[in-house]
Amino acid sequence: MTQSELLFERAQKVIPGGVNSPVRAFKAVGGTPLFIRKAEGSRMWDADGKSYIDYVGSWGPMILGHAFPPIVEAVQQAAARGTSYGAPCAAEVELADRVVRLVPSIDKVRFVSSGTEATMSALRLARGFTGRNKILKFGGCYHGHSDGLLVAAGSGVATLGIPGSPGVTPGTVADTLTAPFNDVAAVEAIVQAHGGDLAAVIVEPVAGNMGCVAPRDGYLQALRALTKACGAVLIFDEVMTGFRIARGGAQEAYGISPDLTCLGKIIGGGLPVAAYGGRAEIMDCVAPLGPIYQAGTLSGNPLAMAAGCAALDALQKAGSYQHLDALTVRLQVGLARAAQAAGVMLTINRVGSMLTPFFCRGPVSDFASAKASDTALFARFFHGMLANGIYLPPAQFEAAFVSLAHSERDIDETVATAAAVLAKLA
Ligand code: KE4
Repeated sequence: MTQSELLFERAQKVIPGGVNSPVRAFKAVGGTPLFIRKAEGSRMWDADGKSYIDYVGSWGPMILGHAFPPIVEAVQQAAARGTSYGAPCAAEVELADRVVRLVPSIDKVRFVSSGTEATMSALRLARGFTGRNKILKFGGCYHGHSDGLLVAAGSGVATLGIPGSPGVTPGTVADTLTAPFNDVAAVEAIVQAHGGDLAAVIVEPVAGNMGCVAPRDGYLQALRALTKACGAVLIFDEVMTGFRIARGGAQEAYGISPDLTCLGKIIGGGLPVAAYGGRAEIMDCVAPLGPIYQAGTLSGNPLAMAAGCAALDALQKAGSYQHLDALTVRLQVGLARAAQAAGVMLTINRVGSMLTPFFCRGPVSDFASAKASDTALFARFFHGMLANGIYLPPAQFEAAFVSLAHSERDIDETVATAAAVLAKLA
């Protein structure tokens, strides 16, 4: 047995499913999850010492590569000054200043410890600010696991909340509406029917949780206009896209100013940091300034704040995003050529340095078309790549990420490996 297999056997005795987050268990692709012993730059090493070029990047945070020296140093120095104070510290103000400066729609920001907390808090704030109850999310978009967001993906124009998990009561999702992503008519119908009681529309401006799916031209602009017209709060969940697809996130890339933004992943440099922020008029309603309650023991943790500052500072280097995009285009073009040569139907969605290969003709523009792809073939592709040292996301409905630590050589090695794997799949 490999070390990962032995560790997984032990883990399953004391941790449900042997993992602390379900997607890590390889359930979608089968097989035993790799236990990682070390990661540096573009690579990870498993418990058996085998190395992989990594395209999961901890599901987004590792845009600078693993063990990025300025982040490691910042965390080491912060730890030597104590690991948590439960009191305000300068590092919180330093990171908040950076976020407010870099994301124009954010006047004020509150740090929390996970994307789930950020979106849950942003929705409570939107409901408190508007005095309304209903919220709208989109099928295939994931915003963390708070009860009100765990609804079955809507089919058809709009679906009233149906619990998406045991333990979620019908009452907690009764005010959660769902509609297909990229369907403006569905949103118009919902605004028509519920606009007066719609507190918020929450969207991944570029979806990453059904695989990478871009907004259609005009879609985000339509959401902005419709929410403005009916008085609902527009929440961009940029936990994944923030500082990923552009320095100012999707809202910069698409020129939209949401009312609230959720951030996470990259702003913590790999440590537990997430945030929600937006217009002062709304944020000033958050306790202790306003009446809407939200709190957290480790919010603004000094080590996490130091890691976040180091990450955002490093991302200010001129040309960073152009370089990320160029590397990811190289990968996208290479994979497409390899699939064509192998006679395998492959649709590769890419936005910035996020991308997802779908084994179908395409286009993949919403959850229904994503689910229509050949996920069994994806699983075979995943394992073929893994066996040859390339670590892709172990699930079709996830995005792969390229980092500034990936070299052109890494990309070319990945493409060459894909060509060989795809040829065997055909
Ligand atoms: P966390 O609670 O996992 O920190 O963030 C939830 C969340 C919110 N919003 C978006 C757009 C997200 O992508 C996420 C979490 N992303 C997943 C990966 N698709 C995290 C991986 C996992 O669940 O282990």
